[in-house]
Amino acid sequence: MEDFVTFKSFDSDKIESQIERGMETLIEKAVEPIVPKALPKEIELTLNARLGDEYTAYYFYRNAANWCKGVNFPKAAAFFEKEAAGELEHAQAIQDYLTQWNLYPDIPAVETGRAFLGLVDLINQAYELEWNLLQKYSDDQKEIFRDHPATFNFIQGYVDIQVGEVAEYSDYLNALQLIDTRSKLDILMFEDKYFG
Ligand code: OFO
Repeated sequence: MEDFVTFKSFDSDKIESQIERGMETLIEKAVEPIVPKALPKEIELTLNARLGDEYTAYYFYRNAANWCKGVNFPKAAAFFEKEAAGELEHAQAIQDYLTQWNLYPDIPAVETGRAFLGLVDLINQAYELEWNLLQKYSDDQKEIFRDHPATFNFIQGYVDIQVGEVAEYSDYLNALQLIDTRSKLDILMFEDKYFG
């Protein structure tokens, strides 16, 4: 049965000490910092995997720029230099998102080398790389949709980037359909027109 404080049972010392204990608990709570929340483990793993993909893209374009410089496609080289710099920014933003969510990015080891047999081969590979990454980010969105809307929104930015990249390389591929890709002169003109 519930105890009622009647005039007879009223014990001011007891009540005072209860108030003091209550205050102590409150003060203890006030100096105890909340441990901030992190992302769910599966999302952390997904973002670390995409971080690896962005670094893979960085090395891909770094190799592409080097190759273009080596064979003297200076305009394409400058273009791929910019692409490489963009990929570093994409990688950086994923790391910033992870640290913002109190996680330490786990940078995966990635493939750093790439070989190209010509400018067409390079553009084919770039298109495939961007297309595959678009599929990955799109699949990530489907997985994350219900569980973590904030990360869904974050990944939307990457889907938008990928759509832009796929469209850009589609344009180059369409332009290559218009020339004789076995003609060195045509390829030189292509480089001049589209990367100039
Ligand atoms: Fe990061 O956009 Fe290309 O891959």
